[in-house]
Amino acid sequence: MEKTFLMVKPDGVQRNLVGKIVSRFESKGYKLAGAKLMTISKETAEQHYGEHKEKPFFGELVDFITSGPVFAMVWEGENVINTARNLMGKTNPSEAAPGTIRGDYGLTVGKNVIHGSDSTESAEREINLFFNKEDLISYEKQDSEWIY
Ligand code: 3AN
Repeated sequence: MEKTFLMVKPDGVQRNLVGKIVSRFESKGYKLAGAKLMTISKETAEQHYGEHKEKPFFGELVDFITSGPVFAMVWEGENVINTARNLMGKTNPSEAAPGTIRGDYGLTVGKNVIHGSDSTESAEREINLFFNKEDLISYEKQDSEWIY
């Protein structure tokens, strides 16, 4: 089953949005495979945002994501990578549709509350960067006829 890496960024943790964000993915019917509150080292942040290394905002990005605790999660379900991106909304909260996480809670393109993997390759890379294999739980839901 497809898995994605999602992370409530430091602004979301500071603003007490962890529960609301977890709730959106639970309500949708996805299955939580792992989660932890953690602080990210500069090295991990630089690896995580490696594709943005040349961008002018790279330093700002690394400083922000390492500025306080984040809530890292792995969610599972069919097509969860794309669907989670839709539930998150556009990168720039001012363009994100109301009803999406960034549309409802995001303020600026930097402080946009949540990160989500954008492809199967980045999902695999990011899950391995933040979680050990044994941290991820495989289990059946009793109502798995209806949800993941
Ligand atoms: P997404 O997180 O929606 O996949 P990306 O991959 O384009 O967006 O950008 C990664 C992160 O970089 C975004 N989550 C956002 O916080 C930050 N970012 C993107 N563009 C800018 C910008 N112009 N200024 C500051 N931060 C930015």
